[in-house]
Amino acid sequence: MLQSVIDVIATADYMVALTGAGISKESNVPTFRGEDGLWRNYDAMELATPDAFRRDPSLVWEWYAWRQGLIANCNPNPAHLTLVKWEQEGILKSLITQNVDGLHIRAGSTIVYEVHGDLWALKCVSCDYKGRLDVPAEGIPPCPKCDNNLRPDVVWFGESLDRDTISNVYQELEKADVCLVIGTSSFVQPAASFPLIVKQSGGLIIEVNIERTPLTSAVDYHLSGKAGEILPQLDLLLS
Ligand code: BV8
Ligand code: ZN
Repeated sequence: MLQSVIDVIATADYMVALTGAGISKESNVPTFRGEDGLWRNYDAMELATPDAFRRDPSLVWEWYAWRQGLIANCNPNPAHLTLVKWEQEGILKSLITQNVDGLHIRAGSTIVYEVHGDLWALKCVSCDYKGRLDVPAEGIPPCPKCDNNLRPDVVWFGESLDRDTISNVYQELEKADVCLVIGTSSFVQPAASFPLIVKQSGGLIIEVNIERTPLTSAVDYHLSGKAGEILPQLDLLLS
C-alpha cells in the first residue's frame, strides 16, 4: 500500500494538503478533541464562539492567552518540515490548514491558506482595526483606534470563513488531483468537505491519521500512524 501511495504522490499533477490539529500533536500543541483538548474543563466548542466572547470576553481571552503561551514554546515537527520540502520540490502545490498555531508558516511553507485564522492575529469588535500580538495577551486588549475590545482574529463556530480565502481554497481544490489529509478529525465543516470536492472531480484522497475518521470510508488510502513519522517515511521512499 505504501508503494501505491508513493506512486500517487510521485505522479500527481496537482497535490494539495489539508491539515488539522493532529499534525501539530508532535509539536506538543494540544488537539481540539483529544484527551488534551480541554482547558479548565471547558470544551473548546463552548469557548470558540461569538456568544462566549460576548458573555465573558476575559474568560475567552484567558483561554487564547493560555494557548498563545503554549504555542510560543512549540516548534514545527518533521511532518511540517516534510510539507515545506515538498512545496520546494514542487510536489505539494498548496497547503490548506484548519490550525491557527502558525507552525506551517514558521516551518517555512509559503503557499498556506489558514482557513480558521491565526492565533496571534487581532481584530476589533467594532471598527476595522486589525493587528497582531507577539506575546500572549494580558486581559482583554483594547483597540488603539476606538478603545473597544479586540478579539482573536480567528473563525469561531457559527462564523463564516473569510470569503477571499475560501474562494482561493475552492480554486485550489478544483485544480487538485490528489488531496493529502493529515491529522484532522474531519468533523468541522466546511473544511471536512474539502477533500470530497477533490474526489468529486475524480481526484484521490490520502488520509494520514492515528485513527479512522468520518472521512476514512471515502478515502483511497488511509495511512494509520503519527504524521511526524509517516510523512518523513514517505519522503524517504519518494527520493
Ligand atoms: C460555518 C478556530 C456557517 C478557533 C475552529 C454544516 C455545514 C456548515 C457548517 C456546519 C455544518 N454543521 C455544523 C456546522 C457548524 C460548525 C461545525 O462544523 N460544527 C461541527 C462541530 C459539527 N461550523 C462552523 O461553525 C464553521 N462556520 O460553517 O459558518 C455560516 C455560513 C455562512 C454564514 C454564516 C455562517 C466555522 C468552523 C470553524 C471553527 N473554528 N477553530 C480556534 O482554533 O480557537 S475549528 C477547530 O476545530 C480548530 O480550527 C481545529 O483545527 C478544527 C478541526 O479540528 P481538527 O483540526 O480536526 O482537530 P481535532 O482535535 O478535532 O482532531 C485531531 C485529529 O488528529 C484527530 O483525528 C486525531 O486522531 C488526529 N491525530 C492526533 N494525533 C495525531 C493525529 N494524526 C496524525 N498524527 C498524530 N500524531
Ligand atoms: Zn476599534
